[in-house]
Amino acid sequence: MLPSSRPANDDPKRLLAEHAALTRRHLLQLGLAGATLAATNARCGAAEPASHARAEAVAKLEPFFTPPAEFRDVSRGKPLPHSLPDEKKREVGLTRETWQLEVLSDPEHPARLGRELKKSDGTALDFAALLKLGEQHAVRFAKVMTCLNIGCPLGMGIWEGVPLREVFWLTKPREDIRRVFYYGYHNDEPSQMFRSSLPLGRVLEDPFDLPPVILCYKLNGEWLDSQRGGPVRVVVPEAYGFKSIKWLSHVVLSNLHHANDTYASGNNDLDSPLKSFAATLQVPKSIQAGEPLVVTGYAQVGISGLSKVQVSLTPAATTWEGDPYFTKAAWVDAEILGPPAQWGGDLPDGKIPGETLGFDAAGQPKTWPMRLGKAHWVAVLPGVPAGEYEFRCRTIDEKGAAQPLPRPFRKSGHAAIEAVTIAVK
Ligand SMILES: Nc1nc2c(c(=O)[nH]1)N[C@H]1C(S)=C(S)[C@@H](COP(=O)(O)O)O[C@H]1N2
Ligand SMILES: [Mo]
Repeated sequence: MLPSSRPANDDPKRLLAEHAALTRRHLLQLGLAGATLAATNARCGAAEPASHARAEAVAKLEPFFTPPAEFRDVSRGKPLPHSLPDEKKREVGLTRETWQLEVLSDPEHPARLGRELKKSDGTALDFAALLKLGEQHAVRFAKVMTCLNIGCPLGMGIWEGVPLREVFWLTKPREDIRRVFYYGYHNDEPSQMFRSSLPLGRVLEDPFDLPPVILCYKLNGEWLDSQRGGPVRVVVPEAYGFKSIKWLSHVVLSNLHHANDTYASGNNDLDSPLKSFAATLQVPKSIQAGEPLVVTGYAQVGISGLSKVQVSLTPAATTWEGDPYFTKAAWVDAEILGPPAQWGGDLPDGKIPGETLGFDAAGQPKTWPMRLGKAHWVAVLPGVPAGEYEFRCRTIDEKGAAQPLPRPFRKSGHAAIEAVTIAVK
């Protein structure tokens, strides 16, 4: 039986610390944004302060795609695998030249395979063989990487690789296969293993026009770097980050009939797909009475899509008893911004790589907002009298469900409605 103990440093305290660090960064942005908006209004004069402030706020938005080096990192291991010296990386298969993937039958719940791919008899899959499969089968798609336990996305990228099913078929599978589980290099220390799993059906077929589950080796057009899980990681398009195992070394085919992810510890909902939710990026801490309020933000677009982002500004004293999701607030539609002129993310030549799923030949998205991605938004609210207010934002998905519905539970991924206090002076 493969060990299922909790990795040494995957504890709630660590996750809280991660969250606190991200929140601090966020608050810093908020503070700066406040000063900027106030200055903008002073410069533009009374004529059209709101549209100037809107344009300036939109110009300051984060890039749509995240440069690979700027992703936030969620990595377990002592030492962290990506921090190992190059020589050690070569030794343990964490370079493109030395990487090998074993694809095995689970000894506990054996799958009937024609063959295994294993190091002991020289049949493990190496990087060149993976790229060879890629010549015929490679796909690339845009996806936001989000940790189920952190909430705000770690980064938005174009992930490229070979569908996992292409490697699955190499084992000439026959019968008794219900679960596919997989893990990466973990310092050869069973207690450090971080494993994830999928039902076989999700590996073989892509429901609802989702991209396939891939063995990923490129991010934003460049080789996947060590910190992001290179040379090869799994990427599961519709899932939270814990399904996308980094430094992949083993795929195990099993007749087990249920999930056996390491993330089950910690009370996580292992089968929860990405949710839609809205969050602020720039919101002033204080404004003058009567001055329009300009706020920007992003929405994560989960499997149920995004039809609207809405915002509300309510006196802080308002009580919400019996209305935990603020459904009776005076919600108004924010403006969802279209595809950006510059995609960011350090893409080669600043262009969407050819044949990226969901984009046309000219590199323009076929639909917008794109599912499993992000969209930016801006809201301009009319001035209000002095007082303490709370600003909120929420998504409405394509089925009409208002955030945090249809799945409000925290351990299924973040969807709580964000509230920001604003002083109107
Ligand atoms: N081998 C391994 N893979 C892993 C992890 C890990 O600790 N070890 N963390 C997972 C979790 S919980 C998340 S949220 C994502 C984070 O991906 P990133 O660090 O590239 O942003 O990687 C996942 N893959
Ligand atoms: Mo995570």
